[in-house]
Amino acid sequence: MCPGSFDPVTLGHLDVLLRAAAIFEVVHAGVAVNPGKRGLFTGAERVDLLRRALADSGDPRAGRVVVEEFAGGLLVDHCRRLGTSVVVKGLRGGTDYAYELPMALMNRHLADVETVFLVGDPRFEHVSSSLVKEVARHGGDVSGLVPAAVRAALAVRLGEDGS
Ligand code: COD
Repeated sequence: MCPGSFDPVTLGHLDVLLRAAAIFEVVHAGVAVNPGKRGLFTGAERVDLLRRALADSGDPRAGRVVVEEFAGGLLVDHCRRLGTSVVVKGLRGGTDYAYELPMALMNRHLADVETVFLVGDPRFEHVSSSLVKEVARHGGDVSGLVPAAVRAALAVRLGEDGS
């Protein structure tokens, strides 16, 4: 299970998913939708963009990544439903580690779910969904940060309502 908000998927996410798919036979990319938080993209849009980004990558590992939404509830319960007890996360550095460590410990405490960390590729060290949205909102160029489908979707969405 490789969970995230994916609002929207970035090249950093894609790298982690494909590397996870080189280790595990099947990778479930779980698009977490927090009902109390309005994202730039809906859950269904994030799922669609992630599926398109995987298909467009042309990478054979992409075929082992299954994308689905999980709205509300605990990650460990979603893992149980899928019959998995391994979570894969990407680590960009110390800040990510500080954020991820208590979640990894909590998921192990709750349901013996183990977290495997993949060291982020330095090419994407500075890439996050939130910074991408900020750059795009101010008219900056997001190529090299997100897949082409996301670049197009950002232009449309921010052109629509500027949110
Ligand atoms: N390089 C490497 N890794 C990256 C990069 C990058 N450039 N960008 C993102 N990542 C990694 C992140 O480190 C993270 O591991 C993953 O990709 C997803 O990132 P985001 O930003 O899309 O998603 P988050 O961090 O907002 O997702 C948090 C979760 C939804 C996974 C978390 O809140 C959760 O598990 N929620 C479910 C409710 C629950 O169980 N809560 C209790 C948890 S203990």
